[in-house]
Amino acid sequence: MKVYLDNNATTMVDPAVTEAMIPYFSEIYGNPNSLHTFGTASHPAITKAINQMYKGIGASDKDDIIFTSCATEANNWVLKSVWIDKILHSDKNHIVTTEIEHPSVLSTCKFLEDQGVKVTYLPVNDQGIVEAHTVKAFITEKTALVSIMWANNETGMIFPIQEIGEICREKGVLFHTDGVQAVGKIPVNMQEVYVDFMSMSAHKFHGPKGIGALYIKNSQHLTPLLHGGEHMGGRRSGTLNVPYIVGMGQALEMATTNMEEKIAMIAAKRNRLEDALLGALEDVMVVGDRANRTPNTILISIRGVEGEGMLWDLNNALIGASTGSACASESLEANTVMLAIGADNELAHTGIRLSLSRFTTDEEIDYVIERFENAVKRLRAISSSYAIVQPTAGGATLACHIHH
Ligand code: C6P
Repeated sequence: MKVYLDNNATTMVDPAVTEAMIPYFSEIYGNPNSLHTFGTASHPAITKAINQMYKGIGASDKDDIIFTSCATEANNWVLKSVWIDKILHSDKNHIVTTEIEHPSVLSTCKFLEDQGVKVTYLPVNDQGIVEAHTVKAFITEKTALVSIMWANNETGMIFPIQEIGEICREKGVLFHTDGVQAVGKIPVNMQEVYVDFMSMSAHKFHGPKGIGALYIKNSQHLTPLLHGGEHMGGRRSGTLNVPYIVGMGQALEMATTNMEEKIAMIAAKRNRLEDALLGALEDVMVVGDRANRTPNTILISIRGVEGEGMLWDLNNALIGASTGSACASESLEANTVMLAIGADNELAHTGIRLSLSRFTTDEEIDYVIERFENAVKRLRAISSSYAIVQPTAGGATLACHIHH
């Protein structure tokens, strides 16, 4: 059996999404900006996709949703353009973010620091989130932007976006959230939160790779990252990627239709897997309370077992998992989110991220439970470090579910 449990890295394109996209490659392929009917033939599909996006995130018709090439672009766009619009020519020079954002936010913040911007990287609590009062404490008169993810890609922990948004509104500070791991996974309704900008990515909810979007509240001004033709009202130039736009809209509609049922179904499988692993294995822990986690995610740490060794064993059993975010997986460094939560260096090398999707089956979960336990037993039997750390394992530092 082959089991894919790396859905926070990317998901399978739903076959119905592929089907919706296909006509826009070789049948209806005109440039949507052309005046002839080859071009205008794609307009109804683009309009449909935009409407699916608005509905999927509960945006109002005053808001803008602009398609980008990926969420990395959307994150870069917001941070760099707020710098241009609100920092370069004003006395504001401060951005607040967290220590555990995706690299597309953190690296852009580092770039902005090189340009003279002051950036505060907020620490997370033992649950791996930043509380709203912490955000409040660090906003100053100089703060132009707060950028905090909706849900973390490694732990699945959900941040208090509504409360953080209220604080930003009170303080008159722009608020951007990286919604990549929330949109399509948990209910997201832009009418219920005060968020100026939200980044999204289609390939996290069974859409195609290479397309993302930026939500812009009240269509407010944001200097374009890409200048060129007047595509998307001049907000983001480049010929519209019609098949991918169609795919993203379709995928979001499918992810958000009967969403509560989908969430319950995925969470039931995730919980069964988590309970089985915690019940069967000693000295393992899962980061963060389940009640505040995306329904598909487990970041499990196994004392004495290097994450890479575990991945190797799982891969030999045809199970795809990860040690953390896909973009950091080649570095063999400790899991930065676990370090931020307070894990020691040894423990932070033992994290394994298991992320399910609506396509994960009960049979697959049974198979993973069996193979995971076997792999841990095998690796511990040959691990010199497990024997050494075992006596102190009871003192593991993470305030999570620790089972001995
Ligand atoms: N995280 C992971 O394994 P793109 O691919 O550019 O559309 O999305 C980037 C991105 C931005 N924000 C968050 C919170 C993300 O999780 C990701 C992608 C993958 O966790 C690949 S590094």
